[in-house]
Amino acid sequence: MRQYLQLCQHILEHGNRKEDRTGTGTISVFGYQMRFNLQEGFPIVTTKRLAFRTLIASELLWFLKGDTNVRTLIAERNYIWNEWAFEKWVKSPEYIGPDMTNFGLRAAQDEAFAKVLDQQMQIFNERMLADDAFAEKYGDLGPVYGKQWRSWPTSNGETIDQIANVIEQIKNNPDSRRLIVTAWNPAEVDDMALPPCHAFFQFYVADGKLSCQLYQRSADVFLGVPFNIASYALLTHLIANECGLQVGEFVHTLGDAHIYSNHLEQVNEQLMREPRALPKLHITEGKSIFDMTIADITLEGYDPHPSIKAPIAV
Ligand code: DHF
Ligand code: TMP
Repeated sequence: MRQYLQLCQHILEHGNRKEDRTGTGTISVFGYQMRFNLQEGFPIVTTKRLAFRTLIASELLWFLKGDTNVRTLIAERNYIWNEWAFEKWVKSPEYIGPDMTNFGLRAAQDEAFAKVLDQQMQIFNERMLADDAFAEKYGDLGPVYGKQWRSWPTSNGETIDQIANVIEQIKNNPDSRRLIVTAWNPAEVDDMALPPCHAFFQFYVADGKLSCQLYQRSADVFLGVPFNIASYALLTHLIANECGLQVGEFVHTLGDAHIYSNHLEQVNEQLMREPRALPKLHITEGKSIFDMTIADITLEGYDPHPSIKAPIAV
């Protein structure tokens, strides 16, 4: 995972100072590519601890089910998408709690407010699990990844299952140059809680091995990118398993690759740590990708440095 640390170093050395939508401020470069040979081990960052199964694998399985409601994740104690559902709730006329304007930015700067936010988030989580109507209305992130992957809406009212189609094509037409899945649906971007960051990916089969390249339009290099690398590496393994192929490479292409100004200390801490040996991924062989659960996915030999906390820009 030296490549990940090189990306951090590259941004620190060559990045432009740039303001951003969240008001946090970033250092950013445009256009960057990393390649991970999946035969050499599972590419997960070892210079900090990531919750691979409970957060990363659970999110990917949620996408693959076509689910877009955070209730499912909350039920699995995965809170990574909470802020974007919570935002819809606190902006609604039904919300009558303490003022939550710009809650992400304020929580990062004001400890007392962070406590108030935590409390409201707790209430939100409890209600999300207990109240079906509330969960249906405020838990849904709109037509995000899961919807576009599994049921992209067409103009004649039908839907396209891009994942099933790409699997069928990999099996029957592996030399195809059209093995594409896109989450970027211009007609629906405005209805999404967050327009897709990992927006477009392509598969490639050669020599019995399946490779995947992702175009990520926007990359939060400290928080998002380590998740995105592990998630797409896992997806490549799952699809290869489904298609009876070995794994090849994961090629990760970034658009706006940025380090938020309040992640600099954390990035520098990571740069001082020595990367460790990569773990090995095990998945239940021969099981359909659509029946996979967390129990089918394990990482062997993941021995990272301790976790590093950072505020997320909302
Ligand atoms: N917004 C921003 N600004 N950056 C993101 O990376 C991002 N990612 C999203 C949605 N919106 C985003 C979806 N993926 C975390 C990681 C990935 C992710 C969302 C959140 C995150 O907070 N990771 C923490 C651990 C969180 C926990 O333990 O619950 C981390 O330290 O990696
Ligand atoms: P943006 O829509 O203004 O680009 O903000 C999205 C932020 O979320 C940006 O910092 C990139 C980050 N992000 C990731 O890095 N990876 C992800 O998987 C997601 C969903 C978001």
